[in-house]
Amino acid sequence: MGRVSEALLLKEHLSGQFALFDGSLQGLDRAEEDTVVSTAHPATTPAKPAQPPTQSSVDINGASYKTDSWFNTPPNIIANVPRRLHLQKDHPVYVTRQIIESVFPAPTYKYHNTFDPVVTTHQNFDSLGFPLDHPGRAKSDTYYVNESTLLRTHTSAHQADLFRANLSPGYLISADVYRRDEVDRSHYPVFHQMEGARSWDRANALGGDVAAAVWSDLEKLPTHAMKVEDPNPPFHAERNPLQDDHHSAAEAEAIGAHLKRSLELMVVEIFSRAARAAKRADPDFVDEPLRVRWVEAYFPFTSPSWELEVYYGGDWLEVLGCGVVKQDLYINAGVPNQLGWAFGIGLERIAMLLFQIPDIRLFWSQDPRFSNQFVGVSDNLDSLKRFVPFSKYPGCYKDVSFWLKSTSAAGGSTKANAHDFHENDLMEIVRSVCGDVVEDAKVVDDFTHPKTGRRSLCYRINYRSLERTLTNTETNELHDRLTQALVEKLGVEIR
Ligand code: FA5
Ligand code: MG
Repeated sequence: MGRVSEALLLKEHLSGQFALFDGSLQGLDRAEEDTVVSTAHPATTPAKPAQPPTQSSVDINGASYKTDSWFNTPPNIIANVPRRLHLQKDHPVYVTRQIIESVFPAPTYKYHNTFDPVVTTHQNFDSLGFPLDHPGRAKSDTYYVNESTLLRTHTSAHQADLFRANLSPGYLISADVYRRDEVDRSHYPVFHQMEGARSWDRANALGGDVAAAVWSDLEKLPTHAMKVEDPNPPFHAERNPLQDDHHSAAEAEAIGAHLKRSLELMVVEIFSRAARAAKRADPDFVDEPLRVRWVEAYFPFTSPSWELEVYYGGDWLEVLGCGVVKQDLYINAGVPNQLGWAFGIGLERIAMLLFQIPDIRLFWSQDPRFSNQFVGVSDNLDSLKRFVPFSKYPGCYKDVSFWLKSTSAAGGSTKANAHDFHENDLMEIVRSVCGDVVEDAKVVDDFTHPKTGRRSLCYRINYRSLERTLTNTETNELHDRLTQALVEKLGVEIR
């Protein structure tokens, strides 16, 4: 979970036990190849346009769902569901998936690329041990269809089902994921993740020595010469604990080492391809030594856990989260003898580095000046070229200032100026009204009146199309519509 794990999750502690796994494979897959698992959603052949939601049901990708007061998924998000960029040949997200898959070869790893994005709250949260008060469950962060159904916020939603299905020692899942989030050049409400996992079975390890089996598999992996900063101990009693009810120190250490080597090899593969692409564009290109580091992290479903960061453009960029799978997942999935690791990576984040794509909105562009640049790459990965921006059209920003509505209590109580404003609600209105012509929206002033306690905010909306120059009239009209929508939907008073 994006900002959640990046900020809150680290501090958070898992409270309570896992909900009992209900054993259903609902929504697991509509894949052609995954015959073992049944599907709750019909296969969708040609992409249907999103239907405007009626009061009590909504059509998503050819299936109809009952809605209730939790429904908060707008038509512009539903319209993206059939796009499935990770399945569009030559698309940078597809190519990135291909390259990562090449580092995790079949048959050890089985690939699952067609799981349905509509999942249950059980799959997305409960099966992974998310506590009931976890911020990721809030309507402000997640697109709900109804109280128990949502658009998955991460590919981990399929972990428990795949452990239960037990189809292969390892798997990769690539899929579209959905998060209510801010608007800027590296955040989009729909993006793609790849999940990976590798399990070992105690029953299959010689003499029951899983640690030895894992080390022996690690020795079969290639080595690399990349410099990796990893000051972290294999686990840490307070910060990053060993699951000592289930794993020996030697087992956790071996699994962590296999996990880190596997992911480092993936980074080496991506960045050596990026460097070769740069050299093809400019023979004088001097490759900067790649710097990567491991940092300790927290996820409700792994322990110990880490994130991998890459030094890029003067800053450390988080590219993935991972860890030793919480044993309760295997136990609840009916495979208590297994143990192993899992990771989750953002495909756009990697594709932006690989292809030098400067703005995440470009992935959704249907402009041939974008797509034509990648034709043929899937069939010949060595022809991968960096993206050449077709032009930077002039941008224009406009401010909107407003007083927040107070959630008023009668009679001048102290709650009179409590506000229930959530920034993601504003971002959503920006996207619904303006689509992809807003590059970003940022708060530039936040003021609370010293006497009345009323709070006012000013947002700067940066209008810039990736495909053409916007006219003044057009921008003004959009901004007026946006202002109107803020008044209607958030009840704010324009200043
Ligand atoms: C997760 O989603 C976990 N499910 C990852 C995981 C899987 C951990 C298995 C352990 C085991 P997080 O929210 O940090 O974690 O997202 C994982 C990756 O997705 C990030 O490292 C980043 O590369 C990418 N990502 C997250 N938010 C965004 C976003 N808004 N835009 C683009 N990429 C994002
Ligand atoms: Mg993260």
